[in-house]
Amino acid sequence: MNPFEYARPESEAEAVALLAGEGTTVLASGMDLMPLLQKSVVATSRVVDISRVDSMRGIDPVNGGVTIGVLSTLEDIAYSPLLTEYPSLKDVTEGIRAIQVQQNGTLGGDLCHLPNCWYFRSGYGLLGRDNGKSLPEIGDNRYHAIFGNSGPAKFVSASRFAPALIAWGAQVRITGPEPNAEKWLPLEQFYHTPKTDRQGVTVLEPGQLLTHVWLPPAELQVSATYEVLEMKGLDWPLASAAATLDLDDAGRVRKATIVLGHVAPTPWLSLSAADVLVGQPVTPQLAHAAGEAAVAEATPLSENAYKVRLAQTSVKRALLKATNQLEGGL
Ligand SMILES: Cc1cc2nc3c(=O)[nH]c(=O)nc-3n(C[C@H](O)C(O)[C@H](O)COP(=O)(O)OP(=O)(O)OC[C@H]3O[C@@H](n4cnc5c(N)ncnc54)[C@H](O)[C@@H]3O)c2cc1C
Repeated sequence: MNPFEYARPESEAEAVALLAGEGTTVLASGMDLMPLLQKSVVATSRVVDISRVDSMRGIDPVNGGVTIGVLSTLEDIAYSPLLTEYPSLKDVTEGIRAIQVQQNGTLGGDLCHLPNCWYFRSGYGLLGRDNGKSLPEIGDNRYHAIFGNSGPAKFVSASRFAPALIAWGAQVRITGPEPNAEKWLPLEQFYHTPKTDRQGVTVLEPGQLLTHVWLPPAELQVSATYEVLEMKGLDWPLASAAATLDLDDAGRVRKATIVLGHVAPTPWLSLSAADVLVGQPVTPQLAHAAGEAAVAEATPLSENAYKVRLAQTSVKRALLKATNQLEGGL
């Protein structure tokens, strides 16, 4: 491990001041960051531990919706009575079955999680390059992207909550780089596909920090997340889909937002799946057609065509789950 400074601020302004300059890193509960620092996959001059910044905790009703501080743990999200109207979030926490992760992992750590790409984690950088060659292109790419992979980035976005939150139209609050600067933006605009190893996976710039997520009012919309996991224990999804649906009194879809996870370098919004649904009641046949539409433009790599089918099935099952029609064996 390379040496670095350690700082533990108690306010957002203090955290932002400590994050100024290149090469600083935010530490939340450290479940992912610590191993990356130990293996020198992430090099940093200063680790800024935000765990004592109390303004970034808590789940509160705000403007008819709900604000979630990014230090909320996965368990806080699972048990909050304010989030019962957003069942697609609970679906995510139920998929993360390790108690240690549920009690310690933070929402911010999930949303800003670095890719699980094995080339990145073996020290070849975000783009997985060795002597100018793309290792995901010439090597084992079974867990890599099937969308948005025409550029140099082939990894998949690691966040498990982002698809569900984006499907709800969530906004995120960013503070910095000036001590009291703040801005809100839609979560889908928070993600970024890097073109070089020096760029990150989010739009955060040096000195900036993610502090809160705001969910709009649920307004009786229905939602679900469906994740395809290889193992039932601690595991990352091979593909996932989150759906939020606004239904009329006859059960016809007025508005649909479908977001796929773990299939592209960013969470992947599928407008074509939503188009298939609008104006009709969700049936198994329609859910199947929406799944097909969602993957029609997929561009799998040499060893991950199987993920196309998984993504398609995730969309279908998320839709059926949101409308209480999911049964075994679908
Ligand atoms: C051995 C092990 C295996 C795991 N396996 C799984 C698994 O299979 N599936 C799963 O879902 N989870 C898994 N996890 C948990 C995983 O690390 C998390 O999903 C967890 O939510 C990360 O939260 P954290 O608070 O620990 O993040 P940290 O490790 O502290 O941070 C993660 C990243 O986010 C950045 N960051 C954190 N907060 C902010 C912020 N507010 N603003 C800007 N950047 C920020 C950090 O700089 C870092 O790059 C595993 C953890 C361990 C230790």
